[in-house]
Amino acid sequence: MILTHPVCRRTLPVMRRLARPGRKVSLAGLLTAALLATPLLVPAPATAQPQATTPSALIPKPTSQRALPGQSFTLQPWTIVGVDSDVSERRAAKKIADQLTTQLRRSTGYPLPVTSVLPILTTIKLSSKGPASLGAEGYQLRADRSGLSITAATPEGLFRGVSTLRQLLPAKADAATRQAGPWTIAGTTIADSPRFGYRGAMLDVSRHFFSVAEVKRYIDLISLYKLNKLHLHLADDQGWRIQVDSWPRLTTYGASLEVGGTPGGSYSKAEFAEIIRYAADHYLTVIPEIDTPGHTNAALASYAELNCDNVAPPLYTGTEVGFSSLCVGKEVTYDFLGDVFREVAEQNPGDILHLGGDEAHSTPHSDYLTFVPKAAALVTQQNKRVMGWQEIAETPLPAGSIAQYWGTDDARSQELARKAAAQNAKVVMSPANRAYLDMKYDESTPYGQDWAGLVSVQTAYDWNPSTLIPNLPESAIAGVEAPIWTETLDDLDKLEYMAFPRLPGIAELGWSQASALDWTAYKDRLGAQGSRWDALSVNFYRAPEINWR
Ligand code: TNX
Repeated sequence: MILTHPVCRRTLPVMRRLARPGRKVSLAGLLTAALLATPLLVPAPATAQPQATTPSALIPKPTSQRALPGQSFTLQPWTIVGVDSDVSERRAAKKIADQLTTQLRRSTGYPLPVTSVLPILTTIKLSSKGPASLGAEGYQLRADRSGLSITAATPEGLFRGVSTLRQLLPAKADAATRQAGPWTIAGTTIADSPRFGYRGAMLDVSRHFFSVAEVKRYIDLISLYKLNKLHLHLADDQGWRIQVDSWPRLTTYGASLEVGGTPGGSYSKAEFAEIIRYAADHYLTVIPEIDTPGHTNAALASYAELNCDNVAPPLYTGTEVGFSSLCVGKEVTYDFLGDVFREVAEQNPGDILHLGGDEAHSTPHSDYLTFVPKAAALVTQQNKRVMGWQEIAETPLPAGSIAQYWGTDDARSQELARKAAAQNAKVVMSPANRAYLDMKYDESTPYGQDWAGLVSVQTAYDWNPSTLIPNLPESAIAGVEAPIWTETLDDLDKLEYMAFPRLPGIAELGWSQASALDWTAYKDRLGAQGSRWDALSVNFYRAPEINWR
């Protein structure tokens, strides 16, 4: 109805021209368009403000959300998005508005120009000038009849708020093609900030290699749920996946295969930089992992001198673990790791480097205790914090280290987590029997593993990161991470099937307050994500216990 209004027919072409990619919006042009289009001058018919029919079903659940009864906000053909930020943050804030409007232009067909010139005439306002009390990732959102605003203290907070806005809009707003409106949000105010600072997803690109485009797609999907760390498992027995100039055979040879013997692959420096940039644009810090001293067959196969007997083993394409080890007594081992950590660290602005340390079954225990502190020192030399799987807690750790718990409620793993805390290291919670996304949902799941048990959607959600391990102080917990190991997952469809719908549950455990966690209520909100995943063409598992809609 709005589209046939004579004023709008005149206004829309102006707005479209304004919204052309790369086009600078001039003050005069914007004023003209805004004045022509402003709802004050063109009263919208009553039907233009329909009430949103479905209540918002946000994941993660915000800290507080209040309804504004009788009010709503509707995206209109004339909506302008205004960005209000300090000069130093303008580029970042503008980029967030561009990401949002790029998607919404696709699905709504509206021009949605972005401006930092006239925030006063805009109906969507994104401000990163909010009080510092909101925290780095916190934000406030208000949708009412006069417009929609997101206020944060930083661009990062703004980005988290925009993820909420996307979920407030009808699911089809996430579609790649033009859809019919209306684009209405029920009146609401939200104040939100995360429970934990570490909310991660891990992707194993060693067992099966995933291209830059595939990693980007995973980033798109995980960032919708406010995760802020992307842990990439870059080297394991089956393949070395990141270019290291000083040890080139790691990729020219060590990357050639993957599980099953199919061709592998690796990221060149330029490609890795592209992943880091894309992750940063989605406010995800990349945590590169070079698994040591076990899980190193690809490196050992590439360089004979890294082996204690100077004999390079063949490349490995099976799925066993625990059979390989760097040679702890050899000096060259540390020259090698020093070079690798330096080149990996140089490429990554993030402050954490993960050195693995898990399942070193072929490394004598006394060697393991010698190795980890030496490897950790090579990490801190690069000004990075050390992260490693829980086993590293058996050795003294540098200040600021992080141990990643992957236990299954077993006493030994729990003890390792407490040992980490006792030396002031932080603990990231990735309990394999809850947070491992490569575990089967049930016996009928066509791929995945079951060594840690079957992990239903409820099992993945229904636990509390701060009380899972007895006598582990809450202050030691940095947050949560959902790893996805890829021995049985050789394409994106399978990754998506295993990650969705469980990953949003782990994301909620990381973001939402403990008091908000409730399976029955969560299950209902999860059901509402189904249509969004359909719009995004996500190959998710339609778990029968969820009411998908
Ligand atoms: C254990 S848990 C591993 C990985 C496997 C995974 C399969 C941990 C730190 N290591 O090497 O890929 O199980 O689920």
